[in-house]
Amino acid sequence: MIIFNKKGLLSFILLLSIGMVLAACGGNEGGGDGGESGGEGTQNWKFVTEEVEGQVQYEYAQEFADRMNEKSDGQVNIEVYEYGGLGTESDQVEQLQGGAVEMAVMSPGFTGNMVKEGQVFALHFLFPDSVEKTQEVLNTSEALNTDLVEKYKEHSITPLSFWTEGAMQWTSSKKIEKPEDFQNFKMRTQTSPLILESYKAYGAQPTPMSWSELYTALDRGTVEGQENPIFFIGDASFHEVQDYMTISNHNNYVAMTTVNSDWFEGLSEDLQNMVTETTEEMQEWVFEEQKKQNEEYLEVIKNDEDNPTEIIELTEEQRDQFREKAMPVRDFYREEVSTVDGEILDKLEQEIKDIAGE
Ligand code: 6CS
Repeated sequence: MIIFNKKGLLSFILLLSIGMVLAACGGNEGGGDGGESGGEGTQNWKFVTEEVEGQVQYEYAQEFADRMNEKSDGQVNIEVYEYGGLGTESDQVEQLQGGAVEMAVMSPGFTGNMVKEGQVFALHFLFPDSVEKTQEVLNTSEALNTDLVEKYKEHSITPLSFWTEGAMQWTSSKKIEKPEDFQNFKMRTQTSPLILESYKAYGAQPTPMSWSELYTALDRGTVEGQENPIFFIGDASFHEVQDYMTISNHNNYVAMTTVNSDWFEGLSEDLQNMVTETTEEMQEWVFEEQKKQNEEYLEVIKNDEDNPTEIIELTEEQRDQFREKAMPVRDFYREEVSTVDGEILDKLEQEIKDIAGE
């Protein structure tokens, strides 16, 4: 059962949709000839996202679908699923792996127990402070686009691109300005274990959960805070049940456009090229979309007089205090998490240095 508390009262159960999709995909295990129907060449694909209509991931998938339909003269029909209809974020990972859906926008924050190296995105203060430069790293990094992609492929997931949904900020029921403020603080995180380590490094008590439960958990005080890009905080109305938003820019939210590996490799070369080309075009589109939404929602949160939120902008000195606590988590990644001796992180750090000079 998925319960949303978007705008305070939207609650719904969509088990029926799960049943319908699973029934429709019953014969498609392994992603073999997934989605081909209706005569030669007609393609019906499913594209699942972790967000709902209006939010960045959903709008991305819809734009992707429109472009593919146009380019293929109507041959490719992509049905976009908003979050909730097919279960939790983790259920969606399994659906892509099993071929029940062909495409997914996936956050590495939900695959950390499986693809250990993908947890590199959990490291605070690793990517450049500038969202533009972060996107440049995501576009060009060999560590990510070659080495990390190989790690995902071992699990039947092929990431075609990495893109940011913007810088992440903290919301909380008490002021967060220095690492000590996190002492025993009940922090909601996604499920990747290294995200939890990053918050333990500040002294917090992290609790992983799906975002569908988060509004209620914040409202009831089951958790006291969370991290997300501003557009998501505003659109999911988390600020309604939080008193503070700390502009920390401690990390960038990264999402991946992924396909079921066997299914993708089984497509004709023309279709593969069309998908790859569209994925590349969409990098610029999604950068503009997240920028616009993050700017708009900052104003929404600031101007919401019914639900006042105190916005705290950290100074560089304050950010340094968090950075200092966050650095040992990189050693933890190298020693305890990476299965290839921290090679991906070492290469990525160098690539970041080359782009940002940091
Ligand atoms: O906090 C989360 O889990 C959600 N945040 C974003 C920006 N997208 C989807 C994800 O599940």
